[in-house]
Amino acid sequence: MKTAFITGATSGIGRATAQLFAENNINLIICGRRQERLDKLQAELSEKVKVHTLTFDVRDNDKVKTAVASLPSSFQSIDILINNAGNAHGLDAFQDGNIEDWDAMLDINVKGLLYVTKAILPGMIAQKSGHIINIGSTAGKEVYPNGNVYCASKHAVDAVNQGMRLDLNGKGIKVGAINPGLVETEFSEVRFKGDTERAEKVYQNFTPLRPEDIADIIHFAVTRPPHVNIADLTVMCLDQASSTIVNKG
Ligand code: NDP
Ligand code: 8X3
Repeated sequence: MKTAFITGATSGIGRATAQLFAENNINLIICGRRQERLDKLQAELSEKVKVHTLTFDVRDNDKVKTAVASLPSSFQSIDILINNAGNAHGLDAFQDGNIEDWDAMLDINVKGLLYVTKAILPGMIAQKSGHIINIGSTAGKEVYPNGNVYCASKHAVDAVNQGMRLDLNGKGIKVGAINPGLVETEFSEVRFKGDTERAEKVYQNFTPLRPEDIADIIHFAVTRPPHVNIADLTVMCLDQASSTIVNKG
């Protein structure tokens, strides 16, 4: 049985991926900052597979290293890493941008992904196998008005995904990115700092992607034959043509 390490498993895409992996007999290391949610998910999924929880903030490299080093021996061999933790913070014109929001997006979406990968890679290199999936975004493929720094963080994920794949070539480790468009999760609630009314409007009058749709694609990617690597995949709902063109009827 394989073991997957999923960051951002307390919500949205990460949680849906953990649930689908459990249904498909993949043991889980589920991570996030909200311990209660991790405990609840562990209780839900432990009937199907082995589940270990790690509570840490991906921004804190020492905590990341300590958490990974604390894994019990039965969870130390990691086959799949889903670099999913991340969010947008704010949707402001660049000139009105908030420095704390900028720091959060770059520290979590970019540096957090680097810290987690750095902690897990030595094991994959030693076992000469592994699969890293980086969750990018359509925001990493194009820039939209007021998206500035969030788009920059996801463009960085795109570059890091390519860089990892180049440098790990020949080491038996698959590296690929899944880049979703609009997915209805807690993403907009976080972006708009708890303004649920504004967040709900983002997904009104069209059918957005659901977190389960992305989980399905992630599961497809990790179940390809050994010689097949999904390097870079962009997915939008039928009603979305680009970051700014969404058919709302
Ligand atoms: P959610 O807000 O539903 O989930 C975000 C997850 O990231 C949570 O589990 C959260 O856990 C975790 N997280 C956030 N900050 C930290 C941190 N500092 N340390 C550890 N974990 C953290 O959003 P989504 O599921 O939509 O987002 C998941 C990924 O998908 C993100 O990388 C996002 O950029 C990307 N994405 C989302 C799209 C969308 O439209 N929703 C489209 C394209 C990409 P906790 O708060 O418990 O720490
Ligand atoms: C999330 C999708 O369009 O809100 O990455 O940036 S979008």
